[in-house]
Amino acid sequence: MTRRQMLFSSALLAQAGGARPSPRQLLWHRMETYAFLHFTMNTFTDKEWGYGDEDPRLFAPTAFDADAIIDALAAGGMRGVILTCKHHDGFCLWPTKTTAHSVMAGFKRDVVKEISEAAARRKMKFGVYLSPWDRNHALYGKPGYVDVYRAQLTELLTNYGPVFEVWHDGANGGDGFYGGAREKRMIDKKSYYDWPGTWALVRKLQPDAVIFSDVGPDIRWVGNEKGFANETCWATYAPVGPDGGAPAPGFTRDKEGMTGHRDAAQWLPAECDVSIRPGWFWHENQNAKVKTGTELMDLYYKSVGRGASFLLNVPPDRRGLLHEADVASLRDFGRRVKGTFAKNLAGKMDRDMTVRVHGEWNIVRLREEIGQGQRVDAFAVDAWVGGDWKTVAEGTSIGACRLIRLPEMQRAPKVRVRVQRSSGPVVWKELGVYRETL
Ligand code: FUL
Repeated sequence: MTRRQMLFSSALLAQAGGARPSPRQLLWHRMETYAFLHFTMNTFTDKEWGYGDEDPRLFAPTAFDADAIIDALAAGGMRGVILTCKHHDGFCLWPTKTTAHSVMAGFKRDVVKEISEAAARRKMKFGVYLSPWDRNHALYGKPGYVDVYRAQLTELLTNYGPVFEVWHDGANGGDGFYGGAREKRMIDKKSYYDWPGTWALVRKLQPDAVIFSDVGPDIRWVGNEKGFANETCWATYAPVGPDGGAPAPGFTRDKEGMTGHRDAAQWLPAECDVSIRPGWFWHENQNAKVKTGTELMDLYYKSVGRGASFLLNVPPDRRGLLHEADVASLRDFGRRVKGTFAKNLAGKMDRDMTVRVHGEWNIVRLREEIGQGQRVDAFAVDAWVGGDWKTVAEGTSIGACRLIRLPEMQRAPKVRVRVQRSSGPVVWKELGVYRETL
């Protein structure tokens, strides 16, 4: 390219406008697959939501081993891990100064520290889930509680190294123990928490961390807990409340998160959360209901393969270890992803957006260079069959990643991508062709 052409094309790129990811969002886009650890009081009481009146000594893992947990997640290809440092029942997995309802009452080990350090040893990023709803705390629903929440967040974001994601749940308010009051406390989701103030605190303490909630500001909930995005899934999104007015965490038109909104002003990509089991927490009677490697692969294609991330929950059991069935599924999933994408069978893309392919294949991976935004509105993938181009797939959004999985192996020696509609010149990061490892 001559200098003149380069200047011309960068001017065109700049002209295309549209929302662009921030540097911290760009870092997050590289994560693609990371784990959730739902582990707390509920693991020992066989519940999904604790009331908040549980004896803190009930949290008593018999063989807690953070390294073993992290090793199993690494075998599954997880690049990060988000721990439920406090779930709705208010029990804190670290020795907080804000409440006696913590590991210090019995177990006396800092679970947050052990997990975050084991993750760091494995070069896995660490994230925190801190439930805004606290069914144990006497001040919940009153003005003073938000200061407690922020003090807890400050501890978590100060004492445990770099944090890549802060997870704010949308389930808020209802009945609970509340320091013995045992009553129902509803809050105004739009004003009670003063979210902008909390987000500013996160920015100050961990400037590289992305903040997740139903409304972002960095990462959005995909709108279901089944682990998939819609086939068309835009990285841009403008959340609104169910009433059409202002949104808040726990107060959006959830289902719109599955597709996002083309041309929204904010880059707010989707995260697809799902549990490897029916519940978020470990329950003995679900040991035979663990998703298989094949099922997890299907979700991978429907989340990462649609430009979103895949947040897979794998809950530790009462030993403080991942159950053998979960470990086996993780390993199988990791083997399939690693095997499939180990070798790109495509050569370099030429000017006609065509690549030569060596060997049989059934997966195509497309990536836009999203630093400049998301440009493709519609595309087709063609394969060279019998001396002619044959369309094998058509789609809409691409963005960070789009995976096309064909049911049959192909022998076509050439593949090309055609942009049918776009908001500006498209900059490609990848046109890769792969053979699925089964
Ligand atoms: C939900 C919570 O109520 C569940 O317990 C779980 O933590 C899930 C990831 O988010 O809103």
